[in-house]
Amino acid sequence: MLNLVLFGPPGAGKGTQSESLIKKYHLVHLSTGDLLRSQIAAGTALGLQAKTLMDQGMLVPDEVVIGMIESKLTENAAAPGFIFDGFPRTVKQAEALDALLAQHGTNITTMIALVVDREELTRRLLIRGISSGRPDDQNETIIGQRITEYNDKTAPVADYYKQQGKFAAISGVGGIDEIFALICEKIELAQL
Ligand code: B4P
Repeated sequence: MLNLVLFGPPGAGKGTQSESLIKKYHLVHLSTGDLLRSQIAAGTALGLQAKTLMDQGMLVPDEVVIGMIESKLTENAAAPGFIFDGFPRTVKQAEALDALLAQHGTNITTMIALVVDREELTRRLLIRGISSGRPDDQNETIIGQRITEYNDKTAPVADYYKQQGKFAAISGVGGIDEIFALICEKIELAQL
Protein backbone atom coordinates (compact mmCIF):
# COMPACT_ATOMS: atom_id res chain seq x y z
CA MET A 1 0.00 0.00 0.00
CA LEU A 2 1.32 3.45 -0.91
CA ASN A 3 0.45 6.28 1.48
CA LEU A 4 2.04 9.52 0.41
CA VAL A 5 2.17 12.88 2.18
CA LEU A 6 2.68 15.69 -0.30
CA PHE A 7 4.12 18.59 1.65
CA GLY A 8 5.02 22.21 1.04
CA PRO A 9 3.93 25.80 1.59
CA PRO A 10 0.76 27.24 0.03
CA GLY A 11 1.22 27.41 -3.72
CA ALA A 12 4.07 24.87 -3.80
CA GLY A 13 2.19 22.63 -6.25
CA LYS A 14 0.64 20.02 -3.95
CA GLY A 15 -2.79 20.10 -5.56
CA THR A 16 -1.31 20.35 -9.06
CA GLN A 17 0.98 17.33 -8.61
CA SER A 18 -1.72 15.32 -6.81
CA GLU A 19 -3.81 15.31 -10.01
CA SER A 20 -1.10 13.36 -11.89
CA LEU A 21 -0.11 11.16 -8.94
CA ILE A 22 -3.62 9.82 -8.34
CA LYS A 23 -3.81 8.74 -12.00
CA LYS A 24 -0.44 7.00 -12.05
CA TYR A 25 -0.66 5.26 -8.67
CA HIS A 26 -4.49 4.89 -8.38
CA LEU A 27 -4.51 6.57 -5.01
CA VAL A 28 -7.44 8.18 -3.22
CA HIS A 29 -6.79 11.93 -3.00
CA LEU A 30 -7.47 13.49 0.40
CA SER A 31 -7.01 17.26 0.29
CA THR A 32 -8.12 18.95 3.49
CA GLY A 33 -8.28 22.27 1.62
CA ASP A 34 -10.75 20.75 -0.90
CA LEU A 35 -12.74 19.03 1.87
CA LEU A 36 -13.04 22.33 3.77
CA ARG A 37 -14.07 24.23 0.62
CA SER A 38 -16.81 21.59 0.02
CA GLN A 39 -18.12 22.22 3.53
CA ILE A 40 -18.12 25.97 2.83
CA ALA A 41 -19.97 25.45 -0.47
CA ALA A 42 -22.55 23.26 1.31
CA GLY A 43 -23.05 25.98 3.96
CA THR A 44 -22.50 23.65 6.93
CA ALA A 45 -21.66 24.91 10.43
CA LEU A 46 -18.18 23.42 10.04
CA GLY A 47 -17.80 25.25 6.72
CA LEU A 48 -18.84 28.56 8.27
CA GLN A 49 -16.31 28.19 11.07
CA ALA A 50 -13.57 27.18 8.61
CA LYS A 51 -14.31 30.02 6.17
CA THR A 52 -13.66 32.73 8.75
CA LEU A 53 -10.22 31.26 9.48
CA MET A 54 -9.29 30.36 5.89
CA ASP A 55 -10.19 33.84 4.61
CA GLN A 56 -7.70 35.25 7.12
CA GLY A 57 -4.96 32.81 6.12
CA MET A 58 -5.15 30.92 9.44
CA LEU A 59 -5.18 27.17 9.97
CA VAL A 60 -8.47 25.49 10.88
CA PRO A 61 -8.47 23.73 14.33
CA ASP A 62 -6.76 20.33 14.40
CA GLU A 63 -9.88 18.52 15.69
CA VAL A 64 -11.89 19.66 12.66
CA VAL A 65 -9.45 18.42 10.01
CA ILE A 66 -8.54 15.24 11.90
CA GLY A 67 -12.26 14.40 12.13
CA MET A 68 -12.68 14.90 8.37
CA ILE A 69 -9.70 12.66 7.58
CA GLU A 70 -10.93 10.00 10.00
CA SER A 71 -14.28 9.78 8.19
CA LYS A 72 -12.62 9.66 4.76
CA LEU A 73 -10.28 6.83 5.81
CA THR A 74 -13.24 4.81 7.05
CA GLU A 75 -15.28 5.55 3.91
CA ASN A 76 -12.35 4.40 1.70
CA ALA A 77 -11.19 1.42 3.78
CA ALA A 78 -10.64 -0.68 0.62
CA ALA A 79 -8.49 1.94 -1.15
CA PRO A 80 -5.10 0.84 -2.55
CA GLY A 81 -3.47 3.87 -0.91
CA PHE A 82 -3.86 7.57 -0.22
CA ILE A 83 -2.28 10.83 -1.14
CA PHE A 84 -2.53 13.32 1.70
CA ASP A 85 -2.46 16.83 0.22
CA GLY A 86 -2.27 19.71 2.70
CA PHE A 87 -2.50 17.32 5.66
CA PRO A 88 -0.90 16.96 8.18
CA ARG A 89 -0.24 20.68 8.72
CA THR A 90 0.70 20.45 12.43
CA VAL A 91 2.63 17.89 14.47
CA LYS A 92 -0.62 17.06 16.31
CA GLN A 93 -2.23 16.22 12.95
CA ALA A 94 0.79 14.05 12.02
CA GLU A 95 0.50 12.10 15.27
CA ALA A 96 -3.24 11.65 14.75
CA LEU A 97 -2.69 10.44 11.18
CA ASP A 98 -0.20 7.80 12.34
CA ALA A 99 -2.71 6.57 14.94
CA LEU A 100 -5.57 6.46 12.41
CA LEU A 101 -3.52 4.60 9.81
CA ALA A 102 -2.36 2.11 12.47
CA GLN A 103 -6.04 1.36 13.20
CA HIS A 104 -6.38 0.49 9.50
CA GLY A 105 -3.23 -1.68 9.65
CA THR A 106 -1.09 0.63 7.56
CA ASN A 107 1.29 3.60 7.79
CA ILE A 108 2.86 6.47 5.84
CA THR A 109 5.27 5.34 3.12
CA THR A 110 6.98 8.70 2.65
CA MET A 111 6.59 12.46 2.81
CA ILE A 112 7.72 14.40 -0.25
CA ALA A 113 8.31 18.12 0.26
CA LEU A 114 8.13 20.62 -2.59
CA VAL A 115 10.58 23.47 -2.01
CA VAL A 116 9.61 26.86 -3.47
CA ASP A 117 10.72 30.33 -2.36
CA ARG A 118 8.32 32.91 -0.92
CA GLU A 119 8.44 35.25 -3.92
CA GLU A 120 7.45 32.48 -6.36
CA LEU A 121 4.69 31.23 -4.01
CA THR A 122 3.20 34.71 -3.80
CA ARG A 123 3.39 35.15 -7.57
CA ARG A 124 1.61 31.82 -8.24
CA LEU A 125 -1.15 32.39 -5.68
CA LEU A 126 -1.91 35.91 -6.93
CA ILE A 127 -2.19 34.52 -10.49
CA ARG A 128 -4.46 31.70 -9.29
CA GLY A 129 -6.56 34.25 -7.37
CA ILE A 130 -7.52 35.96 -10.63
CA SER A 131 -9.36 32.88 -11.91
CA SER A 132 -10.08 30.76 -8.80
CA GLY A 133 -12.14 33.30 -6.90
CA ARG A 134 -10.53 31.95 -3.72
CA PRO A 135 -10.60 34.78 -1.16
CA ASP A 136 -7.33 33.54 0.39
CA ASP A 137 -5.51 33.92 -2.96
CA GLN A 138 -6.62 37.48 -3.72
CA ASN A 139 -4.47 39.55 -1.45
CA GLU A 140 -0.77 39.65 -0.66
CA THR A 141 -1.32 40.25 3.08
CA ILE A 142 -3.43 37.07 3.42
CA ILE A 143 -0.94 35.08 1.34
CA GLY A 144 1.83 36.38 3.66
CA GLN A 145 -0.21 35.24 6.68
CA ARG A 146 -0.59 31.75 5.15
CA ILE A 147 3.16 31.51 4.61
CA THR A 148 3.78 32.64 8.21
CA GLU A 149 1.35 29.97 9.50
CA TYR A 150 3.25 27.46 7.39
CA ASN A 151 6.65 28.51 8.79
CA ASP A 152 5.41 28.55 12.41
CA LYS A 153 3.13 25.51 12.57
CA THR A 154 3.58 23.34 9.49
CA ALA A 155 7.34 23.35 8.77
CA PRO A 156 8.03 21.34 12.01
CA VAL A 157 6.00 18.45 10.54
CA ALA A 158 8.97 17.77 8.22
CA ASP A 159 11.13 16.95 11.27
CA TYR A 160 8.48 14.52 12.47
CA TYR A 161 8.86 12.45 9.29
CA LYS A 162 12.66 12.97 9.11
CA GLN A 163 12.90 11.31 12.54
CA GLN A 164 11.05 8.33 11.09
CA GLY A 165 13.39 8.21 8.05
CA LYS A 166 10.42 8.99 5.78
CA PHE A 167 11.30 12.34 4.26
CA ALA A 168 12.45 13.49 0.83
CA ALA A 169 12.61 17.00 -0.61
CA ILE A 170 12.71 18.20 -4.20
CA SER A 171 12.60 21.56 -5.91
CA GLY A 172 9.04 22.59 -6.75
CA VAL A 173 10.28 25.15 -9.27
CA GLY A 174 10.34 24.16 -12.94
CA GLY A 175 8.01 22.44 -15.38
CA ILE A 176 5.06 20.53 -13.89
CA ASP A 177 6.04 17.32 -15.75
CA GLU A 178 9.67 17.65 -14.70
CA ILE A 179 8.64 17.99 -11.02
CA PHE A 180 6.24 15.06 -11.40
CA ALA A 181 9.12 12.85 -12.66
CA LEU A 182 11.23 13.80 -9.62
CA ILE A 183 8.35 12.93 -7.26
CA CYS A 184 7.92 9.53 -8.97
CA GLU A 185 11.63 8.82 -8.50
CA LYS A 186 11.33 9.54 -4.78
CA ILE A 187 8.25 7.32 -4.49
CA GLU A 188 10.03 4.46 -6.20
CA LEU A 189 13.04 4.85 -3.89
CA ALA A 190 10.76 4.85 -0.83
CA GLN A 191 9.10 1.63 -2.00
CA LEU A 192 12.39 -0.32 -2.39
P1 B4P B 1 -5.03 24.34 0.55
O1 B4P B 1 -6.24 24.11 -0.25
O2 B4P B 1 -4.23 23.14 0.93
O3 B4P B 1 -4.23 25.46 -0.26
P2 B4P B 1 -2.82 25.58 -0.92
O4 B4P B 1 -1.76 25.18 0.07
O5 B4P B 1 -2.80 26.96 -1.45
O6 B4P B 1 -2.84 24.63 -2.16
P3 B4P B 1 -1.72 24.03 -3.04
O7 B4P B 1 -0.34 24.23 -2.45
O8 B4P B 1 -2.16 22.64 -3.25
O9 B4P B 1 -1.85 24.84 -4.41
P4 B4P B 1 -0.96 24.51 -5.69
O10 B4P B 1 0.43 24.76 -5.23
O11 B4P B 1 -1.25 23.23 -6.34
O12 B4P B 1 -5.37 25.10 1.93
C1 B4P B 1 -6.17 26.28 1.97
C2 B4P B 1 -6.48 26.65 3.42
O13 B4P B 1 -7.29 25.60 4.04
C3 B4P B 1 -5.30 26.80 4.39
O14 B4P B 1 -4.71 28.09 4.32
C4 B4P B 1 -5.99 26.55 5.75
O15 B4P B 1 -6.70 27.66 6.20
C5 B4P B 1 -7.00 25.45 5.42
N1 B4P B 1 -6.47 24.10 5.65
C6 B4P B 1 -6.28 23.15 4.70
N2 B4P B 1 -5.77 22.02 5.25
C7 B4P B 1 -5.63 22.28 6.57
C8 B4P B 1 -5.13 21.50 7.65
N3 B4P B 1 -4.66 20.25 7.48
N4 B4P B 1 -5.11 22.05 8.89
C9 B4P B 1 -5.58 23.28 9.10
N5 B4P B 1 -6.06 24.07 8.11
C10 B4P B 1 -6.08 23.58 6.85
O16 B4P B 1 -1.33 25.61 -6.70
C11 B4P B 1 -0.92 26.96 -6.59
C12 B4P B 1 -0.80 27.60 -7.97
O17 B4P B 1 0.52 27.35 -8.45
C13 B4P B 1 -1.76 27.04 -9.02
O18 B4P B 1 -2.33 28.09 -9.72
C14 B4P B 1 -0.88 26.19 -9.92
O19 B4P B 1 -1.31 26.21 -11.25
C15 B4P B 1 0.47 26.88 -9.79
N6 B4P B 1 1.58 25.95 -9.98
C16 B4P B 1 1.67 24.69 -9.48
N7 B4P B 1 2.83 24.13 -9.86
C17 B4P B 1 3.51 25.07 -10.61
C18 B4P B 1 4.78 25.10 -11.28
N8 B4P B 1 5.60 24.05 -11.25
N9 B4P B 1 5.14 26.22 -11.91
C19 B4P B 1 4.31 27.30 -11.94
N10 B4P B 1 3.09 27.34 -11.35
C20 B4P B 1 2.69 26.23 -10.68
